[in-house]
Amino acid sequence: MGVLLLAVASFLARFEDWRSYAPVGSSGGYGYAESNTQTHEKPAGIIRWITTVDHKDIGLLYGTFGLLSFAWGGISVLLMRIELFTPSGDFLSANMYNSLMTTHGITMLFLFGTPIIAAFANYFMPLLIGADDVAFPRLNAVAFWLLPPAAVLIWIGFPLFMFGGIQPSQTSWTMYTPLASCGKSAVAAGATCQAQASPAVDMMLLGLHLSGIATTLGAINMIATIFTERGDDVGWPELDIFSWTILTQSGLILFAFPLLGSAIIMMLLDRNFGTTFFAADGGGAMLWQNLFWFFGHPEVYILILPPMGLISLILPKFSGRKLFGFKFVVYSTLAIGVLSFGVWAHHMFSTGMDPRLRASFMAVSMAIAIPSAVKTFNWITTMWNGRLRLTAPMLFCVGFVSNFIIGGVTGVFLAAIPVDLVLTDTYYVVGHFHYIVMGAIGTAVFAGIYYWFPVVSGKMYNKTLAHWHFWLTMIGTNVTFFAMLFLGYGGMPRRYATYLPQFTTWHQITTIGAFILGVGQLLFVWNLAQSWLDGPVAPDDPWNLGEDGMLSKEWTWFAKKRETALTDGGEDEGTPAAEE
Ligand code: HEM
Ligand SMILES: [Cu+2]
Repeated sequence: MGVLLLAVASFLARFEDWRSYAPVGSSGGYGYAESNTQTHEKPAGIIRWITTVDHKDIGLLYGTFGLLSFAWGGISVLLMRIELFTPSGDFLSANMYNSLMTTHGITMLFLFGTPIIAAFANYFMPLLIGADDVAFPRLNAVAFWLLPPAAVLIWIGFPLFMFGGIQPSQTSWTMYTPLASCGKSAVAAGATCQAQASPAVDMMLLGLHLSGIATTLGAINMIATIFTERGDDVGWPELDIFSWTILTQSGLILFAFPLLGSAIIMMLLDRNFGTTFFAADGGGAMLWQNLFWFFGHPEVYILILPPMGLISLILPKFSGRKLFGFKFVVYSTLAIGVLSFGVWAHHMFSTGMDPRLRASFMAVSMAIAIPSAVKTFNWITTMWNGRLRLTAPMLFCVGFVSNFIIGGVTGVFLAAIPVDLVLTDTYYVVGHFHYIVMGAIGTAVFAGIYYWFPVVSGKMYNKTLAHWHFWLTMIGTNVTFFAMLFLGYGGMPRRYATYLPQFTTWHQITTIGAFILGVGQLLFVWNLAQSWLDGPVAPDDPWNLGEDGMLSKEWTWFAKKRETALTDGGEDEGTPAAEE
């Protein structure tokens, strides 16, 4: 393995300048900045997409990948919700339920969450900071192209099951040992551990490892870009709020993901080569939990910080005023980044850890609510007495704030040890983190997509459909996940394919909510595809930001790009933007 890595490294080192956009041997470059004298024709069709090193194209690739993963994550959860419509399991087998649950969580966190944020970061961050491209365009392409093979490895359990009868991974996204570390070598040692010995688990672990490498490469690129590629007029004080959150997020990735990678390798060694890192007579199951959550909690902030940045960027534009307390929003971002590494054991309160340690984790967990609240108050104050315009992106911003409050408050409850000991491993936890991951992260992604849809496609989306999408998403989210809070209070454990009859009503409400949510997303996909192909051409400043003096760099870039496309002999106003 080491020899192979060395060989790969020396092969790569033979290529010269990783920072250039141009193919090896030529010296051209292209970009939008005035300084570029040379232009470069992009190849057409599929070749363009697999060879591109343009940050905007790569952003679109990440976006497409993220939305496809979102679809699979959504389908898998709707199947689970059908199963849970009745108390007895009569739709899916218990094993299939567990497999779908595992793929849902892993897909949503690693194949939707991180990539969809990378989509925004790639497309817009360079535009926002006035850079020609990211610092290492080719590395950027490499980082993206590691994801599809990662996804294949992560999902391969399902085709293997259909064609080879091999069980898909059923470890859940936390992959707790000894359940998950029960592999070939454990079986050889005489342990019985049905599905978890499946090679599909090893494939999934390898896929996760690969996706971690991709994420880490991407983060290095983002940090380098923000440090070295900012325009001359963009000092640290002028850096926009979204780029600040990307910078902080990338810093967290640099510490968190390599740790997950190492833990995964230990797990693979345990499963296949007879090591005992996580065996009862070795490091023990708690070692896995400590390693996993030292990655896992920062991961939730890796996922939420950039969406918070999107909201901090978009919400003021439709409130007719600047973000209130900009500096403090930046400081709170940094504070959350630092604190997030000190709270991991709040996921382990019920494991029998030392009570003195436990109390300190409770304190830090509650302290992290403070910077989160600072942000929330800043958003509310920005809207206060503002001239609100309830466009689709703004509706999603308001939805974000309200869902985030519920998600955050339920989190503070869980951070209290006595409360957590009652609610842990119940649906309450599921309700809590879904208010954040769907209610807040998902919602911010929609706000960003609608806000920048004109820049990317040159077209305007259908506003009526977008409003329907908003209401169905908002109602669906709240019905689904509030019902889960009640299920949790009632004592319904999480990760079960069947349940006692007394939970039927709340489960049925949850399932109905999930389907409302699903229908909303169909409208979204339809609207996006239809408007991109056929929608009305968007004006240069579709949000009238110029009026309030809030036209930021990406919009001036957008207008200029159209102008140059026209003087270059573009056919009409609409197409250049759609083609680019
Ligand atoms: C801001 C974004 C947040 C995200 C994305 C998030 C996500 C999550 C996730 C994924 C879990 C489930 C872990 C599991 O599988 O058991 C979880 C549990 C938990 N969260 Fe959050 N959370 C967020 C905010 C907060 C806040 C602000 C707090 C506290 C101040 C908090 C406290 C907790 C606690 C204590 C648990 C463990 C509950 C248990 O397992 O019994 N979270 N969160
Ligand atoms: Cu946590």
